[in-house]
Amino acid sequence: MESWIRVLILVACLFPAVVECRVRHFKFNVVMRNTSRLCSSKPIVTVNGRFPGPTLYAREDDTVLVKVVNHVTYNVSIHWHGIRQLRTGWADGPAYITQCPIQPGQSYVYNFTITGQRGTLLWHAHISWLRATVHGGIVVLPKRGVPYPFPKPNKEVVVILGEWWKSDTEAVVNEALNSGLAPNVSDAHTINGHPGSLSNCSTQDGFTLSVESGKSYMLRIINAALNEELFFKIAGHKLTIVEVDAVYVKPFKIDTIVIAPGQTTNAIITADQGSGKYMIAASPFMDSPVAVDNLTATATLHYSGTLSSSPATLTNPPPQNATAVANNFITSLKSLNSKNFPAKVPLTVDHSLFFTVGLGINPCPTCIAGNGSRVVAGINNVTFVMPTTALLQAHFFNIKGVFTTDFPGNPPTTFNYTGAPPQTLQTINGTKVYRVSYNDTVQVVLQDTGIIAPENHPIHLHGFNFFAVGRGLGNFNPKNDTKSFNLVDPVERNTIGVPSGGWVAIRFLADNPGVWFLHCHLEVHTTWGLKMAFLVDNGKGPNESLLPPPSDLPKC
Ligand SMILES: *[C@@H]1O[C@H](CO)[C@@H](O)[C@H](O)[C@H]1NC(C)=O
Ligand SMILES: *[C@@H]1O[C@H](CO)[C@@H](O)[C@H](O)[C@H]1NC(C)=O
Ligand SMILES: *[C@@H]1O[C@H](CO)[C@@H](O)[C@H](O)[C@H]1NC(C)=O
Ligand SMILES: *[C@@H]1O[C@H](CO)[C@@H](O)[C@H](O)[C@H]1NC(C)=O
Ligand SMILES: *[C@@H]1O[C@H](CO)[C@@H](O)[C@H](O)[C@H]1NC(C)=O
Ligand SMILES: *[C@@H]1O[C@H](CO)[C@@H](O)[C@H](O)[C@H]1NC(C)=O
Ligand SMILES: *[C@@H]1O[C@H](CO)[C@@H](O)[C@H](O)[C@H]1NC(C)=O
Ligand SMILES: *[C@@H]1O[C@H](CO)[C@@H](O)[C@H](O)[C@H]1NC(C)=O
Ligand SMILES: *[C@@H]1O[C@H](CO)[C@@H](O)[C@H](O)[C@H]1NC(C)=O
Ligand SMILES: *[C@@H]1O[C@H](CO)[C@@H](O)[C@H](O)[C@H]1NC(C)=O
Ligand SMILES: *[C@@H]1O[C@H](CO)[C@@H](O)[C@H](O)[C@H]1NC(C)=O
Ligand SMILES: *[C@@H]1O[C@H](CO)[C@@H](O)[C@H](O)[C@H]1NC(C)=O
Ligand SMILES: [Cu+2]
Repeated sequence: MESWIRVLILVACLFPAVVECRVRHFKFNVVMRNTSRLCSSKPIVTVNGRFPGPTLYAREDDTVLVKVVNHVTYNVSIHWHGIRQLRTGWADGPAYITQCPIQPGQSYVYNFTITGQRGTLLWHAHISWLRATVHGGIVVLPKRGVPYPFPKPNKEVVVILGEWWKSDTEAVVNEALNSGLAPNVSDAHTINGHPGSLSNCSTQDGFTLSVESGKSYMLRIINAALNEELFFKIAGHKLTIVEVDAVYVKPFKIDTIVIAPGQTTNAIITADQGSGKYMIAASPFMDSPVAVDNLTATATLHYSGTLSSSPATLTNPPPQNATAVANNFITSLKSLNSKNFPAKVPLTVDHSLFFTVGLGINPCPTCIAGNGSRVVAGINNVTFVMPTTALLQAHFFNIKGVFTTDFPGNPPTTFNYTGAPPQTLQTINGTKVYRVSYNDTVQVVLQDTGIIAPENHPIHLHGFNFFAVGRGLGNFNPKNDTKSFNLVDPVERNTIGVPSGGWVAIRFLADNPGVWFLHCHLEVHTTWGLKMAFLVDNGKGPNESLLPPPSDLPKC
């Protein structure tokens, strides 16, 4: 009897809208699942057999316990993208950064508390390319009794955008690593797991968003794609943007959003067209000469009472190089900065860093297809080499020889970053971190380089939100560009696109001790080495130290 009650409570605690629970338990079984998309079937790695995986619902202040059990033959780790993980870096998830992988047959309980955050985030595998199919939404509801700072929508729907390869994605990345060349682009984009009508697959009509005339719907849009930023729009309906990356923004209306891998956007639509069917479209944004999967994923917004046989009102996605459409969205984003949700922008800077982000070319005698070279990527000319012991363990247990603390705060040579490439395109290897004291303020100007090609890099920082205080094209000019920084209501987020051939400036307060990954969220660039980590020392106060690791922390 008692055990039944326990089970009932555990199950009920999965639904925070219904029951008050401070601790929420989830079980993620990582299993293979045969699934068909694009009219063909293949086995994929999933959580609980689902693609996309289950949405993790919780409330601000909840403690979340997720038991991940690895039933597949791959090493696995899961990242709770955008969750601050205050003092609980052990639960952050990037393999070899904060933990060793959960090996086949093993399990690990991620244990973290959601503090000072509410909104839409995502979870995903953080090892190799497994996140292609191992991902899902995180919905953090506000504390009970605390309303949204905008009219409550009638309904909320999680909309996950993804990329689908006909081949096994581990084979795709391995092929690229062997050749030294770029990996194959995907074969389709997906909306909640389906490519939709344009994929020529009669059995795949795609995701349907059912609406009732007059009601409002909040779409919690998540880009879980591996390598592509996406435009998203709905025929005949405007999107009112209220939140990005689980931070409220000043609401604004727009036709088309752009969303990079790892980013989230909450958009409210009003079903004000009375009846009918309307196309929802997700298509790539790429404004430099780099190959992309140019197929548009579609879904359908369907008013109740409309015959399913009636044709949908179509919409043209923007051209893939529509920089102006992307900028229109990006420059509209401002922190809400209200009394209840202030923008706490650091006004002074302890560490002023300048990071070049971009590609390079290194020798690779075994890369036959690449003619003896391979494409690499790096920050400040350092191509990050993954250690075989997790950085956080090495830090906590003082294991020497795993990393060095000499990550450069500036590029080793200055050149016209967005102009002609330098003489040599070679980078250096390193497992370097940049060390800061507890509560230091950090400014990082992320400067794209034109080496091989300029490109938009969505940079993600673990463990913190940052404020995007400035953005521009060409080379960052410290003399005059800082004058136009927005220190009042800049957008606060965890993943930011460095514009193609340009720069962004971000600021954050290093109030979270541990080791925190910073990397491009285009998986292809992370694979090539566009990554580094910040090491934040413990503070002196009582709640300013990294907690000790859980006893089941996986070992390498
Ligand atoms: C997937 O399907 C193939 C053949 O259709 C079968 O051999 C295999 O056992 C299936 N795998 C799983 C995990 O269901
Ligand atoms: C989760 O971590 C907290 C400390 O942050 C600890 O008190 C608690 O016992 C842990 N729970 C489990 C189930 O490990
Ligand atoms: C990548 O694309 C090439 C050319 O279409 C194809 O031959 C190759 O099999 C693909 N690789 C994988 C792993 O699917
Ligand atoms: C779908 O079929 C149409 C008509 O046959 C063709 O024009 C289009 O290229 C096809 N699209 C894909 C993605 O194969
Ligand atoms: C998409 O890319 C393919 C392959 O590069 C190309 O053949 C096709 O014309 C492109 N389609 C569009 C609509 O740009
Ligand atoms: C976008 O690409 C098209 C086709 O390649 C080209 O005609 C157009 O000028 C480009 N637009 C911009 C803004 O670069
Ligand atoms: C850099 O590291 C890669 C492994 O990540 C290795 O293959 C390569 O040989 C290294 N290059 C140098 C110059 O050490
Ligand atoms: C950098 O290169 C770009 C593109 O060639 C050029 O327009 C710009 O004037 C150069 N800037 C400087 C400072 O030389
Ligand atoms: C990067 O480092 C390599 C190896 O030291 C060097 O040859 C190259 O000039 C550096 N490149 C830049 C842009 O600093
Ligand atoms: C950390 O910095 C914040 C913002 O400047 C400040 O409010 C807080 O008191 C500082 N905490 C400590 C322990 O210094
Ligand atoms: C900033 O400096 C650049 C390069 O010197 C110059 O082209 C630009 O006009 C300056 N902008 C402002 C606002 O002064
Ligand atoms: C899985 O992780 C362990 C620990 O780091 C490592 O020794 C092993 O080689 C990994 N296995 C694979 C298939 O990568
Ligand atoms: Cu990138």
